[in-house]
Amino acid sequence: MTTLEEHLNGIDEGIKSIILNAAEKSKEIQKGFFTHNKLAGSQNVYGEDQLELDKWADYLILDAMEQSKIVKTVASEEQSEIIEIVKSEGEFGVVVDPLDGVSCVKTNLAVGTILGIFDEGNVLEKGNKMDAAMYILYGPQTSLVYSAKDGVHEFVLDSKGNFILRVEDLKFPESGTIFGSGGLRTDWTKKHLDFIEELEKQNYKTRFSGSFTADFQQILSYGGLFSYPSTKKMPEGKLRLLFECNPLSFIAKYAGGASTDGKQSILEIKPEKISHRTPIYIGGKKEINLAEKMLR
Ligand code: FBP
Repeated sequence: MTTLEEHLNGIDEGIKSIILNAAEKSKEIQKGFFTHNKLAGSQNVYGEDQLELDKWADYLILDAMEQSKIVKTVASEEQSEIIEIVKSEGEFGVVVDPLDGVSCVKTNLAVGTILGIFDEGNVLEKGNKMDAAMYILYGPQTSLVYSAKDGVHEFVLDSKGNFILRVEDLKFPESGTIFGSGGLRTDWTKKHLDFIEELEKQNYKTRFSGSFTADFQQILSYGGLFSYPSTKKMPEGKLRLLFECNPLSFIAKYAGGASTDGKQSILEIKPEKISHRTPIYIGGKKEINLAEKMLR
């Protein structure tokens, strides 16, 4: 059985260290579901109520990045400003959603931690400047998926606390069976509605849990597409470019898939600010090509 540490041998030592540090802390985040699951009485910069778990996960990941000694800047969904790690001896930049899908915690659905890694500190760069990305999915099992541009690989936490390789070089199925789309149907644009109805005509079933990380994992497994589109109420969409869309778009790319905001690749979008939101379509190439054709 191959462990995460063994699998990371051969990639950049700095990226390996960051992935291992985050993986180690994810075990404490997972324990936090039992001890830190009340409302924290505060809101993040997006006006969303924070769970103690949001802040606990954010603290743990920031601590992991400091402990790595090579991360210089961190942008976190739970922080209003980019964090400079003064004592850092390195130049890496990290973007992180410490707990994605937080509304699913109280219903015991799978939620995730999403990380993107830049080998140079500027975290306000396009996603195609990223050097690695990963996510941890806290579900019936705790799994970890990463890519450092050489394929996408999935690990599962075993009873001894080791992440063990489950699938190497994960790829989207050529043609999928499911789609997920956020937002109210009555708020969708006509082009988006026409696209969704075309998928339904092609027998795609709807799967949408409220947790982007979990929904992405389903799309990666069964094939298809996830979207949180531009809506009449939120023309810029809901999901954040830096913390959610770019890292998962990076992974989608190296799993043979793609992502778009309807007009251009997500990875080509230059972030204007850390809270930059974007509409997103992400999944297999076949489904993304259809989306771009119908949304043009
Ligand atoms: P958080 O990062 O604040 O949890 O928000 C992101 C998210 O939970 C995604 O994981 C999910 O796809 C989406 O919001 C669900 O939005 P909605 O509650 O509008 O369906």
